[in-house]
Amino acid sequence: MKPTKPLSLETEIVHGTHTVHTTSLDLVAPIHMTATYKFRSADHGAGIFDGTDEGFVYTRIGNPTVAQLQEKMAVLEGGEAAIATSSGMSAIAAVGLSLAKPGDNLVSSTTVYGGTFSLFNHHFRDLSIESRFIPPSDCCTAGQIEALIDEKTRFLYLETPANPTVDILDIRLWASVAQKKGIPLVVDNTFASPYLQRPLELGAEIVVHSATKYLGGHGDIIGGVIVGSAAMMDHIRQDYAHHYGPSMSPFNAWLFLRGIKTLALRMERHCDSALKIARWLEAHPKVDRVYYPGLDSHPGHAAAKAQMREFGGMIAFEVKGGLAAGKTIMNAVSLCILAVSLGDCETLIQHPASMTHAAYTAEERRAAGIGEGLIRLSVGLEDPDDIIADLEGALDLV
Ligand code: LCS
Repeated sequence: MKPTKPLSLETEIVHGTHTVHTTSLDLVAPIHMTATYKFRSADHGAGIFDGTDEGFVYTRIGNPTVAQLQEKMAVLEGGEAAIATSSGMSAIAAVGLSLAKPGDNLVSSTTVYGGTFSLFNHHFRDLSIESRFIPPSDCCTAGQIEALIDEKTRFLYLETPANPTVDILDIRLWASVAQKKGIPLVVDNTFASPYLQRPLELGAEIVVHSATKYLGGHGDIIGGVIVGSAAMMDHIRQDYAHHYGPSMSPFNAWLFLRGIKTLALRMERHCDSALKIARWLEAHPKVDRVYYPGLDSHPGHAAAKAQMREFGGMIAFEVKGGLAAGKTIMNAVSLCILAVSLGDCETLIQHPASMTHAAYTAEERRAAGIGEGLIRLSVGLEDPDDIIADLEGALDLV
């Protein structure tokens, strides 16, 4: 019997989509490790190529395991279709280069992952695609966003919560500007995951992910996902993906499908622990500022409440004594692991100005609100009291 009412997101996370590509009734679909596919006849092969027959051709173009992940991500983000890619960066590049061409421009929030900033600011510029960045203080009104848009603007782009400051941008506000101007809004939903935030429901047209983070959840694979309408995904495939070939490996797709099954449980734990640790940090006399959208003191607290289910697992903070004190902490912790990336089972600590956001100049970091002493914590799945004890020991040395 088919379910009579729509399934909850928690149930979709576990079950999701089940397009069957085998006859063996596996609970867990196998990994289709094949580069190419047999055609039943010459006419069958020709039919697949001209679109009159269904079937797979070649794994750069499509693969059953990758297709299953794509279907699942479309369901979880509330889109019609998805494209899985080799990394978050290749997902962002695919979206950017299929929407904007030489002579065009894009408008992006300034505070984004350092790799994204570098792609937009340097590599797109080399291709004569201009990136116009809006500093966090100017992201508040529709007028400020509109002021940067002209007839050559092909898309708006934002990250919320933003890497690394955990700034919150109002997706509905940006979507209203995008819709008024008739251009797509692209949202990087990496920090939230679809469990906490569904940008397409808030008016965005495209969602991108570094699936490497919460979707994989175990720090062992790199991947990316793009979600949106079937027509938009077709455009990105035809215009970019099939030719530039940023395809995800079937093995990685299988691991992502496995990781996603526990997304709801993991996110609940990340959020509960992050709130506890953020509150503890905020009360610590040696900590200057704590940035966590779940705190009343966070300027984006109300906006986060309006668009997120909970506040995520990412915290940023500044210690009294600036960068020198921050370095003492990063060198002293033992349970928190000094490493970039985020969304893993282990708590990770890093210094954005010299690590993930080193691609910004000091001036650009200032404009993006990324303090030189800022420390970023990706709260893992450990007992939060053990993480607090680890941080407390390190703060004692400051
Ligand atoms: N978008 C966001 C928000 C990210 O944080 C990252 C990577 C990417 C896109 C790129 O995805 P990737 O190609 O790495 O899968 N963020 C990293 C970070 O903060 N530390 O190391 C990587």
